[in-house]
Formats: sequence, structure tokens, C-alpha cells
Amino acid sequence: MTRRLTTAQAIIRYLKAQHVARDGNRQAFFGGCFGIFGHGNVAGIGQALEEYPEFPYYLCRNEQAMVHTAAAFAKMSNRLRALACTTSIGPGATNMITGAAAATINRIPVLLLPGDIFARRNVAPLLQQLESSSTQDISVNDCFRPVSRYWDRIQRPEQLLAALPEAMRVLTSPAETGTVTLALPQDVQTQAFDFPEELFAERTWAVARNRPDACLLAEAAQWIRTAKRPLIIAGGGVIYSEGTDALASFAKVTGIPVGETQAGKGSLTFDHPQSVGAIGVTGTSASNKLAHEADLVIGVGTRYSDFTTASTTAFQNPTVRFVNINVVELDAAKHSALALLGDARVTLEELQGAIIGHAVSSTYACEIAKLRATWEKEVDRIYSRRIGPPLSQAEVIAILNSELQPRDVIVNAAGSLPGDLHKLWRTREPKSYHMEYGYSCMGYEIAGGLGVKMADPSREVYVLVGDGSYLMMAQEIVTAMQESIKLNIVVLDNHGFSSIGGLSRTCGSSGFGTEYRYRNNGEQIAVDFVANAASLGAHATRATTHDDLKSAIREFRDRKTTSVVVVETDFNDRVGSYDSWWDVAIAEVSTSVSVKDAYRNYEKARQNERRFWPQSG
Ligand SMILES: Cc1ncc(C[n+]2csc(CCOP(=O)(O)OP(=O)(O)O)c2C)c(N)n1
Ligand SMILES: [Mg+2]
Repeated sequence: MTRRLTTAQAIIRYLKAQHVARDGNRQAFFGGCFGIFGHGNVAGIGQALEEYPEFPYYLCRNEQAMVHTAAAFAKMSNRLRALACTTSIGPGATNMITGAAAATINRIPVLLLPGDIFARRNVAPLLQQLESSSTQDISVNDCFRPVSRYWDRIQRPEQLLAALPEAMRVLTSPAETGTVTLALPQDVQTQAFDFPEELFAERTWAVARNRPDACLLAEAAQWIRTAKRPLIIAGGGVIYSEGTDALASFAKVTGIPVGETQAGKGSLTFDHPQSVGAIGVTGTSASNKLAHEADLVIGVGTRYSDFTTASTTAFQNPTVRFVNINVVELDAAKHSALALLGDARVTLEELQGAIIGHAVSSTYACEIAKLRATWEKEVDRIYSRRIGPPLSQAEVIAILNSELQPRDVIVNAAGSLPGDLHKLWRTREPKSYHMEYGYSCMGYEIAGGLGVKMADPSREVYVLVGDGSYLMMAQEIVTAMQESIKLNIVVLDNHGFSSIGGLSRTCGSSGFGTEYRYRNNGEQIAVDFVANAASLGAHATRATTHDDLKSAIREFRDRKTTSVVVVETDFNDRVGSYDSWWDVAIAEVSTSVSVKDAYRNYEKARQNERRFWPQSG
């Protein structure tokens, strides 16, 4: 039995039939397709989407944004659901590259379907075609190769029989997932073929919970028993595996403290007795002190980015060693670790079973409790500070933290907010903190908020966005209005790049090029964000004082559509860092005294960077 369909129709029919199941819970994998049409896809994928309205199509405003939306949707769904993204050829396609990189780096599934140049070639060069004198087998879509976990170009309809299952295998694999790109030449999209009916049968992809090697698990248990100062680092893998309860129990029973990465924040509620909060460059005093002296680091579902390891300076115990629980071999092996290759949840459960009766010493437990209390006091101090107007960014965070419900979700990605939120946000529910910090991509915020809300419409979503990020990508407010997807957006207007301005100063420079000022008179550029947001269709208001912001947030809850509040914040009032350091390379020679000083300090600080070798017994 065959069915005669175009390549594009076959793709959409196939995507509609794909399901995933984990722990026996089965659901459709795709929530639909975002896109912008052009000559490269309108008559192919566009025609197919029109023919299959049960596979919903969403028109967005920018191709980069829709990939962020798709990634946020998948992240919020613990990678068990995804969205497809279709574009024309040329600029529509390459606009997705930033989003593709962000998804792959964050290990989040997205399916990209960029249009491509004619496979038959006779009419080349096409509008928007990249030409090469050395080959005709190239197009701008080859730029997706390094940022995709699976990349293919479909030159003949029947290649789908091999390509589509591979695409699904990678998308649904916890270890391999990321961006999958199927480049679709515009003529091939429209070509018909007699596809076997079996291709379109409902298929369920089992998302396995792999368990680690039993011998290595026993060895890891032994390492934990003999450790004096163990520390857990909880990464995104804890949350994606729905392992937060397993971690809470493991930490409670063993007394081992838990620091969280950006992707792992929310693994424990902030008031769990073993929660020491954010770790690394943007970490808490408690986490970072414990990391400094830890003799055993148990990394669960973490990539050990430089922000997590403070550029490898976080762990200074000379004999520190690592046990890494991860589904990805690359991550499990980092820092010469004893690698437990497996799903975070089941591995933690098995490990807990292997160390029954073991707990950290009472001296260590006391120290943890004290460090926790000191940190909580510090947050209270920062939360209760009142400056301005303009308000401090920390005060805005404090207001939101007290006004939001535990299940509400905050969304953020770049600027000075990620660091402040990582440290200060008191998380009360695992999926309530949504930070894109693998790529820290300005522009993710509003587009990502859309994906979060689509993944779980039952929750209020609060997008926190700096003025810089807003100016890069605010247009998806129109998409939110079009789809009646409600976002609550807080724009923090500090007239420029506070984060990079501060960084520039710590590098001995002057904040060069980081403030929004007119060239001719140096005056601040006052962008009217309220008018801007209102022009896109949102309800928009300004908050100047503490009380203004509080009442705006309260009022938003009862609104049905997207609202924006713009609050001016102080450019220079920053939350400090706590016993941590980040390697940002500084000019080795300069005529500036402050740059020379910064370089000297930098050279000294770099001496704390470590390479971790295997440690015996
Ligand atoms: C797409 C992109 N371009 C550049 C950067 C580098 N960068 C990081 S933060 C930042 C400034 C962000 O400004 P804003 O959103 O106003 O936040 P603020 O720093 O003021 O808190 C820049 C330019 C980035 N992360 N992403
Ligand atoms: Mg700013």
C-alpha cells in the first residue's frame, strides 16, 4: 500500500504521527509548526500545512525568534515535545542559525525545515542563492551543519524514508538531542512520490531511562562514603529527567549540599535544608565556599560550563575528584570523573540505595546550615534595600519574587539579570525558573516566553527583559497577540548594557560602547518602551516606584492578554559576586594604567585555574 504525496505533504503527515513515551506516559511529540513563508517554502511546506490544518501552523515575526520559541517549548516540556520551524531559502533560513546554535548548546530538541535551492539546478542562480566557483553542491544551509546534531539535505522524495526516522531518533534521544535540520530544496518539496503507508503509521519513540554500570555505581557509592566534604552540582539534567524529588530525597538522607547551575535552578526548592543555591560565577557565598573545599563533586546532569566551574577555579581542594551522572558521555567524562552514564533520576535512586545509612558528618552538616543561614540573610538584606527611583534591579527581582505564585514561571536569558536571578531568585517549584544560559542569547526572552506559555498554558509566565534584549527582539509581542497567548513582560530599562558596562570596567576599561547615548551631545537616548509595546498591541504601562511596580504586577494577573510594564533601573547598582571569578581575557599591553592593573590581577587570578586529573582510591 502506498500513498502518493509531495515530499512536503509526506513530512507533515509523518510529523503528525510521531509520539514519545517515558515511564508509560505517551503524547504527541510535535505541537505544530512555526514559520515564515517565501518562495523557498510557500508552495511546498506551505501548501502541505494548509492541507493538514490539524497540524497547527503559527506565523511568527522573525525566524530566529521562532527557533527560540520552539526551544523554550521543548525545554518547558522536559524535551518530550517539540515544534518544527519552516523557512524560505536564503535569509529566512540563515536567520535561524542563532536559534539553532542556542538549542544545540542547551541540548534542546528543535526541528528546522529551511527551504533550499533547486535540486535540478537549471535555473541557478536563484534569488538569494550563494554561488561557489568550486562546487554546486553548496548553499547557505550548509551553515547549519556545525550547529545541528543531525543535518540532512533531501535531494529526492524517497530519501525521507531514511532521513525522517533518523531525525526523530536524534530529537528524542536524551543524549543526542539538539537542533535537527532537514534542508528542503524547493523543487523537491513539491515532487510527488508513492510513499509506503507504513511511514505514516502512528509511531511511539520510547525515551529510555538508562541505568549506569553496576560496578561503577558501587565504586561511586564507596567514594561518597569516604568523602568528607561532598557537594552535588545539579544541572538541567535533573529537571529534564523529572529527577527533582529523587534529588531532594538523596540530599535529605545523605545531608550532601546541592548547588545549582542556571539550567538546574529549581532542582531543589530554595528552602530545602541542603539547598545552597546558585553555584559558580553567579553563585551564592554558601555554594562557592563549599565548592572551594569539596573533596568530592557529584555533578548531576551538568555540562560544567565556565560559569559553573568559575572557569575551573571553583574547586581548590588538591585531591578533589568527580562523580558525574549524565546521559551524555561527553559530559559524564568531564574532569576525569568516575562516569555514571545514565538518567539522572534513576541513577540517583540507585545511588541512594547503594549508600543506605550513610550521611555527612555533624560538623559538615552544621557548617552547611550556617552557610545557608548567612546566605539567606544576605538575600534578605539585598531584597530590603531601597534606592531611587530609579529602582535597583535587585529591588525589581524582590518585588517579583514576593508577588509571584510558586507555579508562575520567570523567563530570562541575557544581560545582568541572569546573574542576579541565579543568586537571588527563591525558587519554589522546579519548572518556575526558565533561563537560557547555555547561549545567553539576547532576544530569547519574549520569544522564549511564548514557547513556555504554549507548553503550559495553565501557568502565568513573566518575561524579564533588559532594554538591550528588548530592542533586539520584541516583535513577537505581535505573535502573542495574534495567538491570544498571554505574557507578562517586565522591561528593565537602564539605557544600555549594564552587564557589559560593568564587565568592561572590571577589565580596566571605561564601559566603552555600552550606553545608549546620542553621538552629537552625549545625552541619554530615552526610548519610549511603553509606546513601543503598546504599538505592537500589548497593554503597556510604566512603573517608577516600588509601589507602582507592585500594583502593575497585581493588575496583570487578571488581564487576559499580554501586558508590558517598563521600569527604569539603575545602570550602576549591581549585586556583587561571592567568592568567584570568571576568565575574561584582558589586553596584555595597553597605554591605560587601569588596563595594566587589571591585566596584572588577571594573570594572578588565572593561576587558580585547574586541570583535574584522575585521583586514585
Ligand atoms: C545576541 C547577543 N549579542 C550580544 C551579546 C553580548 N551581551 C551580553 S549581555 C549584553 C547587554 C544586554 O543588555 P540589556 O538587555 O539591556 O541588559 P543589561 O546588561 O542592561 O542588564 C550584551 C550585548 C549576547 N549575549 N547576545
Ligand atoms: Mg540594559
